[in-house]
Amino acid sequence: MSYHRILTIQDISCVGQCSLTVALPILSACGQETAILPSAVLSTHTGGFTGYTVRDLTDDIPGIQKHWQKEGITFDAIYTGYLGSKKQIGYVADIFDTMAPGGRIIVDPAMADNGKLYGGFDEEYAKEMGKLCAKADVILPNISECSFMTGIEYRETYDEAYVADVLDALTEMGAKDVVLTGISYDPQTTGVVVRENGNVSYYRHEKVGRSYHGTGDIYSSAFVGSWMSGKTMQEAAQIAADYTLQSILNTVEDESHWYGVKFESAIPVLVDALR
Ligand code: PXL
Repeated sequence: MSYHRILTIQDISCVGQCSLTVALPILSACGQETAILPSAVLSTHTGGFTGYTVRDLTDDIPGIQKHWQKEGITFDAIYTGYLGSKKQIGYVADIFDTMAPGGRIIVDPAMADNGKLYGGFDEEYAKEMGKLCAKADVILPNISECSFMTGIEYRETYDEAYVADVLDALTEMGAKDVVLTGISYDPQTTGVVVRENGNVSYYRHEKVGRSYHGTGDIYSSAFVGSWMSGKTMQEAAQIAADYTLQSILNTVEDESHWYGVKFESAIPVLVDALR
């Protein structure tokens, strides 16, 4: 298994099992060195809690980058998730250009679900995120995020022709390889569509009746960790799907655990898949 240094840029939601509190343990479990750049610190994530605190760290980014450059630090991959502001997207674009020569750039445009933007984001932010996606080697959006970035109509039910249109719209936006998450053609199953070098494949698996916050971050982190460990993009997409599903299954019976999923107890499933 190959060992790489990955930089992940996303927020710290102190409580809520998403963003950096899942990316760091999952990438570490995949055997990868993980450096972090927190985009903001929130007391909790924004999905279901009220009155959360937010400290935006945008203005800290240039100084951190400058110090890394002075130290000659570079990365084999940069993986971004939830970002704090439009200004921050600009700083992150510069980090892509300078901090990972020859490395891989992975963007999860974490900003929307079920046809709605997360609190604090607007359509202009979505368009800026689209520009960041155009700089990535691979992006991991859901249908809602594709709709906000490209302007394609959001649909709750759809067929393969619609998904093909979404992929075309992403190409027009400048996206290269794509892992489309949460693609469901019937009520019993869901899955991921992978488009790598123009070849499209679909991995279908069981669908659990309810959705949870943070599962997109768990999926993307497991994908990045698996891909950087030497798995192909398709293998990584499948491993991440199986791992995310197991994390959800570990949670569904505990009604009090509404804010995220128990990804920790499923880590052995991920590690076994990478052996
Ligand atoms: O990607 C999920 C996520 C990450 N970070 C914050 C969030 C959410 C989802 O609601 O609110 C702060």
